[in-house]
Amino acid sequence: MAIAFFDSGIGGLSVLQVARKRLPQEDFIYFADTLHVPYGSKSREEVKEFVMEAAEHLVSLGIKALVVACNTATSIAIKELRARYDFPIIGMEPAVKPAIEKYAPAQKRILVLATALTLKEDKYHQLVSHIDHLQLADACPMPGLVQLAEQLDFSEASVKRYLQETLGAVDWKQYGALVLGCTHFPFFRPHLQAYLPSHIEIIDGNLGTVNHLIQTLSAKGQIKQEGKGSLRLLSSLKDAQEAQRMQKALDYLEKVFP
Ligand code: DGN
Repeated sequence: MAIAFFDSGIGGLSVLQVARKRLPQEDFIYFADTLHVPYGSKSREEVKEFVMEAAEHLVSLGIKALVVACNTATSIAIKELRARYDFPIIGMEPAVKPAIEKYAPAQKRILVLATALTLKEDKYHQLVSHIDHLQLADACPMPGLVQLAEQLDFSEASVKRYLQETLGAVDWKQYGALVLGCTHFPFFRPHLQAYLPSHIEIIDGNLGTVNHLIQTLSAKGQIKQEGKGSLRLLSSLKDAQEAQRMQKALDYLEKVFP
């Protein structure tokens, strides 16, 4: 049985890419809810409905685990998904904890980038209030990066213009790290690295999520040990171009993070 990855669009491919490298023998299904992307600007009720519908579809394909490779969908629906299904369901969480643990001792601030909906949800506020005792975490929604990723626009000029518009006023001297709290954002790591002063560390939760997946499946003895892995790219948008678009996004990731 396959491991399913799910996101509103191509963002979750950044998590899948890490997983495929670590688990080369596994069969993966990636499902993008392109029909409803972006989730970040929709209501929680709408997003919950979309996620439950996507999960139902994936379950009908026969899966042994589901990775909700979307911070927004995790914030809104992970509890409900876990209550409904009894296979492992792994979610995303902005990597605020490691960032605060590393930078709070030096009183350095951290900037969390995510969708507006992730930043509005209780799950995010609870996470921050548990660990950010010195109130060092700031947050900024970056809907334009989701849009650029969905358009496969990784051109230096477009991304730099958007980063300048949204982050141009940040006084980076106070900051130690930038947390990528949306799975679309790791696509822009090279642009961010070039744009930010060199002392800023860029942190995402992709490897942590994949490690969690591996631990969970190992504990159940469900890691596939032989054979060649496979990948099916699916989308809620019934468009012949979709698989091609996702493959292009994966090729881009492979080129940038070989
Ligand atoms: N990739 C998604 C996330 O991690 O939150 C959300 C993108 C979107 O739909 N706006």
